[in-house]
Amino acid sequence: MNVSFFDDHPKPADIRAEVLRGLALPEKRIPPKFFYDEPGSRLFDAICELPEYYPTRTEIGILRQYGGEMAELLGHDVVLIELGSGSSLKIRTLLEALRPRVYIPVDISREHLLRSAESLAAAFPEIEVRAACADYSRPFHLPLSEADQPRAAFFPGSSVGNFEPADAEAFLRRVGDFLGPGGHLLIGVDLRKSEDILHSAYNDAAGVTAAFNLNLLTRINRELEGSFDPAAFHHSAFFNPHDSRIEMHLVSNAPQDVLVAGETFRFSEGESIHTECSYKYGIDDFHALARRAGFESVRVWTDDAQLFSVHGLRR
Ligand code: AVJ
Repeated sequence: MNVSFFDDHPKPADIRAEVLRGLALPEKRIPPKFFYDEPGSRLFDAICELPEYYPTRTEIGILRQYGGEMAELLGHDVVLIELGSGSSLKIRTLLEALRPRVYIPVDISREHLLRSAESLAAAFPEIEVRAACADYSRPFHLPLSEADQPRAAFFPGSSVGNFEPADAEAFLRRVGDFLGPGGHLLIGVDLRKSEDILHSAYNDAAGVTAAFNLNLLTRINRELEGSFDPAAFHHSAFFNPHDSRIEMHLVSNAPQDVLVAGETFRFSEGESIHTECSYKYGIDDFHALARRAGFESVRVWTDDAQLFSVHGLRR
């Protein structure tokens, strides 16, 4: 099969250091990339199917409706890099129109990435697939050579919203460096909207988002010899209008001590670990951010209800 694999996954020692550093902060914090172990990646796929979680289906609707225009912008026979490819479901709606020469899915969840890359390669035998397991929130390597031109990137799902705006800018700049002058980036960005819609999307009735959040503690128990009792914490997600972001936290139900990799962390009742920010942007705000990162805005596509946007940017 036409699949190769490149592994730049963070090493266990790096994961340990980053988690311990975050838990030692006065306001405890663990980066959202650690959600995506095997069970976490599955729970995330389940979130995407929830009636309350509008971003996935809205973005797919936009890709279906405007895929032809997007392909025209990016051009044919490109080398296409997808960041945070997950199950590679969204790109499938574009592949027919886009027909890239090479597809490079990048994801932090190794097994999930491999399964998705193999199934995609089987469905599109004429595309060369190079799966790259990497943490794209820091400088990373990609299996690219000089000859791999022209280049385009796809960054769906509003995962850019997980970065602090200054970090988003630095990240987009790095993507621009991979693309080079004239390279295109197609990026999904969740829009600012009524608090009710946002609140429900991160507080679903079936409790899948809560399970996704709490799975982080189970993962730390397994991989870092943690002593978390997931039942002693609860999921909290709310919109912070001042910073225009959803915040997710794991809140301690009582005073307690927890061991992680031999270190003790003390929680008071109501104290939380901040596990995710999901920034929501107005179209103009995102244009300004893209411009600061060295991109020119060429097109924006949205759904009729203006819930979600897909931006076409040129480096
Ligand atoms: C895929 C990172 C964009 O922020 O909405 C879903 C992750 N967190 N429900 C988001 C997520 C809680 C999602 N991103």
